[in-house]
Amino acid sequence: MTSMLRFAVEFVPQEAYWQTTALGILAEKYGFNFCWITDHFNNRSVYVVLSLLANYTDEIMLGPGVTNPYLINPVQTASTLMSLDNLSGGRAILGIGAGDKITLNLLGIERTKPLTAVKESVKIFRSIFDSGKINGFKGKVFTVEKAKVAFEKTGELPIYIGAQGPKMLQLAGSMGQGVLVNASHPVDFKFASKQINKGIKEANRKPKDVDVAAYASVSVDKKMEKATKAATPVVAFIVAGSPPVVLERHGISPESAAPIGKALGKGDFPAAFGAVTDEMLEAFCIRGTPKECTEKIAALQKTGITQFVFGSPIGPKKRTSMELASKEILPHFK
Ligand code: F42
Repeated sequence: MTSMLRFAVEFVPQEAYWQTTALGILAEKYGFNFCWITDHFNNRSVYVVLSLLANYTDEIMLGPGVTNPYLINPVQTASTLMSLDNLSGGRAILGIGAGDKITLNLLGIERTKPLTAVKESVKIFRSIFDSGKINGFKGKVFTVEKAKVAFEKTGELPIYIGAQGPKMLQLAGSMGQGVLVNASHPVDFKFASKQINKGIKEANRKPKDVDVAAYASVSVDKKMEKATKAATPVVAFIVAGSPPVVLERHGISPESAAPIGKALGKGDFPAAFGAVTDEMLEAFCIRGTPKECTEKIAALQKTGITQFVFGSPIGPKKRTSMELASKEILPHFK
């Protein structure tokens, strides 16, 4: 039996504010339930963008997907999310993860005990969201002597954990209201489901307590070639950033992946994108016509996902691809 599927979009806040805002307004109009905004210091501020979206939309759920506990203290993140929740009339959602190692290293930030840091953050968030305060918290990464916020949240403020590794997936199953799994292929979700369910069982929870989201790389177009062209750069970066165990899971040899990382490192994008193979595209994105994408999303649904995120690039033109998805993909899952 397959469970109900809800849909989301992911935007990387690189464009002008009005453009991301316009895309968010359209996402709501096209029937998407969630809008996740990525968080990297080199892009526009995730919270400035989310505030604008909160102002110009009415129904869509909004949140950082995902922020991390190293750049901003979790108490400050809790207060910020509660503010967004107030501003949006109870539509805030919080995505938290370990953070991108490479960008954090650029700032001299060591990702110390990432699993513990995320776990402690979730405890801090939940306490502040539910009681407005946290006192005498002594973790291994975070200590909060005394923190009290002077206002209350408006909605539920569910916490989603961005997870790929086995322990982080288990943690999401045991503590998260949701999990954002950065993957696009059923093979990855079979692996992820096992770990998430382990966490659910250990915490005496039920599968329905955890919204399992496929945070997928998607490229929809009426023409396969156009969809593939838009997906190729994103897949090149995914391959270069994937640990050997993930490449292995898809039968991709380290020898075929290495030149992509090397070329990207040198800024030689044509060489990097030219080295992306069909099997890499199959493994790391969902691309093609609405019909082809629908079949692939349906296959993911069979692995137990309950949310599907149209992540970067979405398509050659985001607006057109969202409209195509709304008319020709979403209705199949109603
Ligand atoms: N990162 C960003 O910086 N910005 C984003 O916008 C963003 C979006 C995003 C969306 C979905 C998603 O799934 C991930 C996303 N990420 C984003 C990446 C995210 O921040 C993480 O980098 C990514 O999810 C990788 O996390 P991971 O689940 O693979 O966990 C890593 C840290 C890991 O090593 N996990 C291990 C595991 O098995 O799960 C656990 C490691 C462990 O046990 N550590 C011990 C501990 O206490 O932490 C310490 C061990 C020791 O001895 O030191």
